[in-house]
Amino acid sequence: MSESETRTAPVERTTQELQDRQYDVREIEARWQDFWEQDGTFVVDEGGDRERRYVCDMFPYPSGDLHMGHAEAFAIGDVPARYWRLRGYDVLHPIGWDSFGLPAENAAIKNDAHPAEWTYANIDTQAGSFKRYAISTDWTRRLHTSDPEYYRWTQWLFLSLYERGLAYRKDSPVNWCPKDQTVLANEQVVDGACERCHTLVVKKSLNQWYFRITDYADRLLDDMDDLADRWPERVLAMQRNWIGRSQGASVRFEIAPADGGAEVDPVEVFTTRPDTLYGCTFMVVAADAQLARDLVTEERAPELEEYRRRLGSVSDIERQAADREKTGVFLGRYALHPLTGDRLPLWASDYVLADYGTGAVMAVPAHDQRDIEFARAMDLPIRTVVRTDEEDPAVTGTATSGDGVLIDSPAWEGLGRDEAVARAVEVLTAQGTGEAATNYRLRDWLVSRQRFWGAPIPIVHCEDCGEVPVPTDQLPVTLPDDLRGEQLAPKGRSPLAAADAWGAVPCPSCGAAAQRDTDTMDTFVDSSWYYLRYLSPGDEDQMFDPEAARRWMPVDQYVGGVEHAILHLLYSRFITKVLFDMELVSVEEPFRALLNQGQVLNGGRAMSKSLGNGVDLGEQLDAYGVDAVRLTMVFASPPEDDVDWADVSPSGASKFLARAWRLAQDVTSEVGTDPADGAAGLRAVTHRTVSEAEQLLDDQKFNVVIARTMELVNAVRKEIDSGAGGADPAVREAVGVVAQLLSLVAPYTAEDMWWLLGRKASVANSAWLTVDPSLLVEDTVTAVVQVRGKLRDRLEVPADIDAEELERRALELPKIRKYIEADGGVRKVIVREPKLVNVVTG
Ligand code: ANZ
Ligand code: ZN
Repeated sequence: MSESETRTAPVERTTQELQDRQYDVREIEARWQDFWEQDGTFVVDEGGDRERRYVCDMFPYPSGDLHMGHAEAFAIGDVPARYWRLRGYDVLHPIGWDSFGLPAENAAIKNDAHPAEWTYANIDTQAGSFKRYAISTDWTRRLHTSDPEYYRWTQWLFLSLYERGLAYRKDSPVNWCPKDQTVLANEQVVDGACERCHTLVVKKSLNQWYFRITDYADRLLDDMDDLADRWPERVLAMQRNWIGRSQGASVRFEIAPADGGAEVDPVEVFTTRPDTLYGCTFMVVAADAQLARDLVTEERAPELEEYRRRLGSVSDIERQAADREKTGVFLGRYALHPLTGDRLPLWASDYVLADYGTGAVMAVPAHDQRDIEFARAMDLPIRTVVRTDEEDPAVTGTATSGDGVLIDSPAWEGLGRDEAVARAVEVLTAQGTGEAATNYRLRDWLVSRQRFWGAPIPIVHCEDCGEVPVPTDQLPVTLPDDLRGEQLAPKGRSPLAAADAWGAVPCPSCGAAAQRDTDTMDTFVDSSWYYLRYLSPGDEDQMFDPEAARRWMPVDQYVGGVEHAILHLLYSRFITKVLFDMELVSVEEPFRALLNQGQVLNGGRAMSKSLGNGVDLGEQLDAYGVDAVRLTMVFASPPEDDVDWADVSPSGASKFLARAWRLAQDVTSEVGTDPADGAAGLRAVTHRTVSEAEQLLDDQKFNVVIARTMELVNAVRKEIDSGAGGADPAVREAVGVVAQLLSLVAPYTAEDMWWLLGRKASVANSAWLTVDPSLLVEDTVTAVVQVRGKLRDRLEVPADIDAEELERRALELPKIRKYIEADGGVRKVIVREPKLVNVVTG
């Protein structure tokens, strides 16, 4: 027994005291929490030369204390972190808080306080709970996005994008939440309502800051190929759909001069079906687009304005619904068909969206359902140009969108879709009226918010110089700390706009009196890069240390809820690509693998206040202990499935843990005894368990690992009670493995077991058992089967097969069945396991 292997623990105890101890959750929680903290067990060894793994949990928002959802997610995320540590990797597993955002501000308004008070009080509470919950995190790297030391670099990031032309300001109709009095990103509008307060969103024209994420659309799409199999397919599908790349053509339509109307530019459309060009019988522009106003004749203008007023708050999804009643206004003008010169009436309607494609469509009613409904409502012609096996749309009123052959399209007659698309693009290109085009659903990322509790946009507006970036040595632009309560209430503009003293600054460029930008950044900007800040959290000279990024990135395992399938993950991927282009990181994707944990339900439904089915995490921890709750979470189901708290048994988990713990108490052999001298059967079980666990952990079947651990516990208990007892060195080996496997989910119990075994803490950094392949080979023997004493067949069976199983297998043998039948059935079976079965017949 080497010196370094012996027990070092916070309290030394005599053997007798150890024997008398009971499994006491409270006692072991207190003891080991202190120990890990003082020992720095989970502090990363930056100088180490072992292979590295980076496990990152999506960081929490500090709303109150931790809840059951956190408990599940973090229990799951801790499994790979702890496992890889046991496998000898240097593991980085940090924690921080996404601590800017609206709830803090609303609480401050209500309580006449500053948002920081609420925020940091909650962070303290959560941090305490996290420590108790024993997540294996490196606390020295803790960060909060609302700290000036952090948001200084969020502002630096903004300026970097600005410098590269990736941050810009424009006037545009934006989603405005009348209740929260702020703009929302497209992503934050759900079914036409504010994601947070469910108030119907309206459009408002405002001057806003955007990040040019659309420049990265192709890379964001194409690089997803590398994430296949390591990200959930549904997340990739959602991102693909959100980016929404469509291939097609741009087509320009000349506008016929109108009586008394001004000359207008040709109208360009984006279409995915240039092959249907001959079927275009009218055109429609988005009623709320400027284009509609540019096109409308004077006579028709009042009608258009009236229509626009009514449009107000209808969501994009509703607007495009096929079964929605089609409405619109004739603009009094005609476009000219680029191939036939036909006059096509120009309409404005709400079913065409202002900010998709060009905000105008060539309507092909025969082959587009929305167009045909509009055509029927407005009595416009329908011209079928693709013959499919469906009935003629001009007759049925239902558009056909399937493949077929082109008809009624001079020079394209008889062509299939792909050929016709190619031909159309050729003709349009030659004519100069169109070309092949790609269109995206993705819009630029609207990042400015008229709220207080966020990172101020580091721009100064000067009469003479215009937009002037705040020089980086003047960062951070800190929030004023003297605004509180009512002063933060939304009044249609940013609360910062009311802080005159704060906003008035000299222009960094010319020195004249100027104004700070009074908007703050979307909190998704804060969270788009935090996983990089963990790499050098105290860094005062840079956003993060590129050297550390080379060592640690990408994150090997990212863990979090599927609710972030689009926003946060898309933004983080975008920002990583920008930083790659700036040569600050060497990877183009931040998260190599993604795990979306399921939800915690109660009685089949998500926990909620209104249903009154919430379960308080603190109460569960008090009742059953941390380990039992964590074990229950992980054992309940595969990590990506939901856990229903009504169907699980934390008290059962607690009993199991006590049973496992007592095994360690029963071990009486010395540290260092050779397990090879112990029971071979138990050793085989131990090594098989470890070998299977390795595969299961790689496959993220964490719940099955726990089931295997339970089986191992049973096998050890049997061995202790019936074999050589606690003195058998094979028992010591097995209990060591139980402790290591349990340490993945029940760290307190595992650590205490390790200590009972006389080993040096911490089990978290102990050496993983090297599987002995010779022990995995199952021993088999040849059994002979007799019928009426005569040898009739043989079979291979495990050496430890029981009598019942051997009899069953013997009687199933086809040859034996034949003899039995011939002899008039079984009278009696004599079994001498594992080698002999004799069937008496007649
Ligand atoms: C003619 C046509 C014929 C179309 C046909 C479809 C079928 P995705 O795939 O989503 O990109 N479109 C273009 N801009 C629009 C806008 N701002 N609002 C509403 N609809 C718009 O869809 C592209 C198709 O959606 C385009 O192709 C256009 O209609 C319509 F048999 O053009 B199509
Ligand atoms: Zn100036």
